[in-house]
Amino acid sequence: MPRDPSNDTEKHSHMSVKTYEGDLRAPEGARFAIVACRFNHLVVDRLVEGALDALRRAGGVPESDVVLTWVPGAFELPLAVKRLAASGKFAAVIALGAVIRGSTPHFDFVAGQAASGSSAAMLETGVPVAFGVITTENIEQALERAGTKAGNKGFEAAQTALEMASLVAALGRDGL
Ligand code: INI
Repeated sequence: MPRDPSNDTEKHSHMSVKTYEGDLRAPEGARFAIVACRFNHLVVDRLVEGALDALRRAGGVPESDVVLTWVPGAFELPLAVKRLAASGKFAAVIALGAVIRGSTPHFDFVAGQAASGSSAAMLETGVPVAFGVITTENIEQALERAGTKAGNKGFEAAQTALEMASLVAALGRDGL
């Protein structure tokens, strides 16, 4: 059998180092907010399904602990993300959208503002924000990333939200 370097014990033998790492189970009672764009809703609806699936099946989060907010397009994501994050009511916020170059001359502005605004909201509030916005050249590539041949970016973003919520909870238990 070929050697798998990721199994090297040296690499993981930090037994004496206090280590923090989140897992995919939601912290007890944690609530999650999804913010989704109506623009390119054919794609975004599938991202929402993927995110709900990850929260339910990986995180064990009941739908009653999830809030779904719709905004017109990716440019509007940061305002809703920031407001929900700042409310203090959610363990993480998941931003979902699809920005497709072929359909907009201002692709770079819309995609860039969605990313930097969501990142700013995360850093200003200390609440994890998962960025599940697909940026592609065309609709085919977007659909591939929304539950067909290249996975589901919404599912992946929700997994990231779960992991970061778990990490933040673990750090908080130690007063960090
Ligand atoms: N919004 C998107 O979410 N995806 C896009 O691909 C897109 N295109 O193609 O323009 C888009 N534009 C709308 C934008 O997000 C704002 O809603 C609009 O500029 C009004 O502020």
